[in-house]
Amino acid sequence: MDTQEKVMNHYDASDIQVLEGLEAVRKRPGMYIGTTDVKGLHHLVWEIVDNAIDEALAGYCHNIEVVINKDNSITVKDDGRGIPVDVHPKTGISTVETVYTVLHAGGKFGGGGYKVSGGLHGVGASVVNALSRWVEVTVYKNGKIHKVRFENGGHTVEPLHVIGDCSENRTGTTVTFKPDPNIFDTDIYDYETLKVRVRELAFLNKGLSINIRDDRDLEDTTGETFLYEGGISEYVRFINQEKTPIHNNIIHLSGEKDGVFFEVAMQYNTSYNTNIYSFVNNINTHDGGTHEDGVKRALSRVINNYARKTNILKEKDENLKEDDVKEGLTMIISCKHPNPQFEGQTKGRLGNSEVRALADSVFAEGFDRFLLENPDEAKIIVNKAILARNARMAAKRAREATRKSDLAVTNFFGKLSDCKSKDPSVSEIFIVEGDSAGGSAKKGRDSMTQAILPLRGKILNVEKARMDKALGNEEIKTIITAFGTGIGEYFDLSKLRYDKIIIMTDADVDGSHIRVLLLTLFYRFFRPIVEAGHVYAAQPPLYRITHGKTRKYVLNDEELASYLATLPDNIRSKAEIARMKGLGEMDADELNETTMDIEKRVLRKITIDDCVAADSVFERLMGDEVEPRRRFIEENARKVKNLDV
Ligand code: 0RA
Repeated sequence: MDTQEKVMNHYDASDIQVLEGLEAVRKRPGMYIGTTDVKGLHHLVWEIVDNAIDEALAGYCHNIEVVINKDNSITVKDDGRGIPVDVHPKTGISTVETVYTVLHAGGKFGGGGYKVSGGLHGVGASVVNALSRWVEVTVYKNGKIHKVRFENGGHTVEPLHVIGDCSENRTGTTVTFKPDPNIFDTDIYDYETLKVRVRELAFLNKGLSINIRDDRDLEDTTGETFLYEGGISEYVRFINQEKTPIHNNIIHLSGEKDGVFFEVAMQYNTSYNTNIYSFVNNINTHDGGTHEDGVKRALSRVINNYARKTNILKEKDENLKEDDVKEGLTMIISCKHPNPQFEGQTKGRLGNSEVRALADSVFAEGFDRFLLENPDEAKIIVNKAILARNARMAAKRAREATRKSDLAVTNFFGKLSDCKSKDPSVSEIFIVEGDSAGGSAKKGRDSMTQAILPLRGKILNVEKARMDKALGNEEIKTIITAFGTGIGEYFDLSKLRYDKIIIMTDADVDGSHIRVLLLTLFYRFFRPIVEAGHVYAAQPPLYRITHGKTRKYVLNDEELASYLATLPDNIRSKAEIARMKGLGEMDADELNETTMDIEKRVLRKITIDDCVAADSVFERLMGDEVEPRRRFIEENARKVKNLDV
């Protein structure tokens, strides 16, 4: 035992248990907060903020402030009723001290609102205390300012005492804690991380004002305040800010049954993506659950009923599917439940079955009324779903068409110069960047076994385009037809027409962009071809060394150095070293000799990992360019409209 406690002299035998409890948290912090990395460090903030939010849900707290202090300690201040300061009958010490030192005491003293009971959340203030260098709690209540201080993982060094007076009607709780650097890998808080979640909490709890401030930043004196009277409607508007909504109103529906509160907000945009985020007691249920299921079920049903009633969907038409009515949908679902059951490996799924019916009925009744009362918007929404269905069916037809790998009857040759051999085991296809390199490759190839497909510019970005669009792209069509395997549910590896698919691009930025696009295409449409080891990257040389009649090509600087080292001094001094600028610069013989000749070339096999890496490069490429991406989406949306109606 610590000497400090003995000095304080207000503990009895039961408190030994208390300290053993906190010691257990320090021994196995992962059990209580998941990890001790930067994520766990931030988790401490949410434990404390959650308590203040509970007080807000109970209706007593309206303002919360979160401050990152200069020393990377955190202050969370609320204007709720203040944690009770009277002596707790079970422990014989103040309730506030009990809450901070008894493991899992939080729930018993909770505001009686929607206390979170799943996942890693809600383990309470005592866990934060156990994992902190020091904690100070100040309570404003009954005209007095009360303070308690803990150190070194929850040892009380100043039991609760009054440090001054305040006005009778001032109430609230202020907590400051400094995470223990012996527990955490890092002790530096990230403002952006805290801000994003604080903003989300403000969206999820309408009318609650949350201010966040970074006192390490000398220029940040006021911080940012998040307050949304519209709640999750404003969340939807916020998400759709970077997109183009197709109707003005954000649909916001809510209902309550047996103490379970359910609400949903939604709006469609022109994109093909679905953004549905669901929450239970402010926790993101990333694997969905009964609240999400109920809404999705009702969404398809209500739209189909409406489309039939209004004859937009004719008797002969088949029903719209869930995927059709979800296209371009941004939706926030929020459920506040007194006793949520979280399921699944990561506890990311709501299990309570009664919520399915509640979600279904609240959504169905409200959405049906919305469609009836807003016929213009209803028409836009239904037509969007019908476009999605048409596209889905067109994509299916296109996939069926690609089953027929007979090149003669399809018109998808494009610029392919096929090889003469029909024996896949000796055939290869070079996918070449640019017409000029394509021309050299055609001249320099062995036309018996080597096919050439030149790509002009950048092929379509399949990540962002809908399947039917991708399948309409000339170069992708040519690739699909040339490979012979078909795609999607009709894919058949045994029909592959080439043993080797060789990507031949320059070692510059454009070349790498094309490579990334091709790998993404393969990853999405032809994964088994990659997995079976049929995809390669050609390796054009970087240097040409000429001396006398001898020409030597090397792939990189190391090879250059080691080759030069083999030459006698008199030859080396006269050798001419040229840096190859690109495929287009090489003539047919040179290209053949260095990059295509089966005897001399060097190929690098492409793995699934390469494709996965390409996929993430892709995200970065696209992620940073909001404006071009927006233009792309808008242009395609326009084209689809012209095509299908
Ligand atoms: C239970 C009862 C009362 C207040 C609280 C809990 C409370 C807890 C926290 C945690 C952070 N901020 C908080 N604010 C309030 C009030 C009991 C009474 O009316 O005295």
